[in-house]
Amino acid sequence: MRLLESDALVVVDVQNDFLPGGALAVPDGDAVIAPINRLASHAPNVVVTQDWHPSAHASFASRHSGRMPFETLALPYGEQVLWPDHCVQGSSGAELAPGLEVPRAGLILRKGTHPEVDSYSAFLEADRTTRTGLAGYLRECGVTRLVLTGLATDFCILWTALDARAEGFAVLLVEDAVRGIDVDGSVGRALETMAKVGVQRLQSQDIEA
Ligand code: VGL
Ligand code: ZN
Repeated sequence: MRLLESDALVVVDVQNDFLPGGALAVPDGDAVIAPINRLASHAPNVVVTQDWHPSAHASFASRHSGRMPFETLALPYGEQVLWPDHCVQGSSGAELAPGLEVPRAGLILRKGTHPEVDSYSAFLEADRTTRTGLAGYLRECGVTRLVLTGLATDFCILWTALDARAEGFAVLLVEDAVRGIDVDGSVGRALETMAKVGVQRLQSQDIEA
């Protein structure tokens, strides 16, 4: 298949802290960079997201005394997985991966900036009401279909895909351009959930230059 003017490549959270050696390393996370670079060199629209937390963010286990990373805690807006401190605004861990080549990106969207609310989704924060503006941006650009890539399959990719479908965008998930964290089988469940709402899976090689 070929990409159309109404397609946007969405590159989610390819940041140092999510790569091997990072604070919240996604296993094999750096494997997404090569396929993303190839797609980004010819996609008609490119949007990049960055997880971008203030220090002492509510999603950090270190904020909650006696809590450990990967535990779950009830916060005012719902259940929150607690994470190691990661992607702190302005830190080197929050920078885009040095090998990532996305010079044609029209938008870099930062999310998770509210101290008390997490945001896996690039559309809607975890309170499920605060909007990031991405849906409006994409519509104004004439985008109707997203080509989804990046990290992590079972968190930011999953929630971005679900909200994109709810907003009426078609979604293609590029399997070799995503990797997951996998907390208790969460990658398998994420792929099932996305399939149920009509997210289509393909390989980056299926997309012609
Ligand atoms: C992410 C956990 C915490 C992600 C971000 O990008 O998938 N996961 N913050
Ligand atoms: Zn985060």
